[in-house]
Amino acid sequence: MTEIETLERDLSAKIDAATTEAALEELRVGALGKKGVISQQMKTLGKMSPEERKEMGPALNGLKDRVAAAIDAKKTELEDAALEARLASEQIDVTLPVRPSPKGKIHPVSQVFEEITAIFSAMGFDVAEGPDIEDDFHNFTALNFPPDHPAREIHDTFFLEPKEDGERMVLRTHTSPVQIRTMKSKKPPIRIIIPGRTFRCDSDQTHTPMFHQVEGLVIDKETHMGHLKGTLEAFVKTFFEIDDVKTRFRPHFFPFTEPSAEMDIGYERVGKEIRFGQGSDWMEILGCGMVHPNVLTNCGLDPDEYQGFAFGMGVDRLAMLKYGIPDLRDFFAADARWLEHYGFDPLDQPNLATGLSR
Ligand code: 2NL
Repeated sequence: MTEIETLERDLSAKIDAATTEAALEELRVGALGKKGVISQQMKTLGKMSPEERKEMGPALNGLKDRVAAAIDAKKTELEDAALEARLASEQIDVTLPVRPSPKGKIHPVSQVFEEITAIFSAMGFDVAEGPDIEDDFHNFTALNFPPDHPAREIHDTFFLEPKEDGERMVLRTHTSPVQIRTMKSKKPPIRIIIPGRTFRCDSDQTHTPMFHQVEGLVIDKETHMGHLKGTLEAFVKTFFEIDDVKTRFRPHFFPFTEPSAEMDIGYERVGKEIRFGQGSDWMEILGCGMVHPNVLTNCGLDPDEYQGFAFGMGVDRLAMLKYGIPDLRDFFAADARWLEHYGFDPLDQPNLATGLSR
């Protein structure tokens, strides 16, 4: 076998065996590059006798052309294989079924919690939470309940078994203890809402022993009744999704606010339907007021430096009103058909950009 034949065999085998374009390029440089084996051989032609050159010249040129052609062919083959592999890996099976919609529904109470949170978040409120089991100080005393207030009675409040030291813890009767804890631990300005479960010894058509509240608290140096009214009017407009809403603030009494008020919104009944906004009837929506100076003092805040407003609303009732749910007790019946009807799609998170109940 001639030297050229041996070289051609060797190069052909290596080209065949190449598995990457980089390896192939290395082979090309090694054979056909300036210092490649074939180029080196070509350089020896000049020193040959004319007869030798006549034979070796065409032989080397032929070798050069065949090797170049073999490398090109292999390159195309590798490129095609790479494309095939990519197409295979990026393949989409259009016959696959679409992702099934999630099973289950969001409870109307959870939905309304989310809606209220979305509205107040957009106004700059933080969400605060606290324990269901509270002590007497955070649930009553700090909130300016006098020692003989009826709410402290055994038939209104759930008491736990007395501890060894005689202290009786309670299931919180409102979410206000969270505000007390926040005022004690954070320096104003404070702007929070507190969604949560609350408990009272009460069970009839319109009361359940466990119910849901959202309370809110704003404390700053110059917070006044105007801020309270503006905030709560903006809230009901967004919550009930009506631009034009009649409101009225009716004097009321709470131990923890002074002055205190209940806020009503106008409504009218059209057949079975309740329309909020206008009309000649008033619906109570929430309670509110300016935080009582005693409450500020109980939390270590100087009432001459700080003041603020607070409000509280019953979430179960708001959910019934907004979504036309007739019976409170169904909320707690864990009836799958009821939830299928009144519940919300888990993927439809309430947000102000798309509209709350869209
Ligand atoms: C209602 C009325 C209200 C508050 C809750 C509050 C909390 C602190 C200080 C002062 Cl720490 N006030 N909360 C104020 C007014 C009304 O709730 O009808 N809730 C369902």
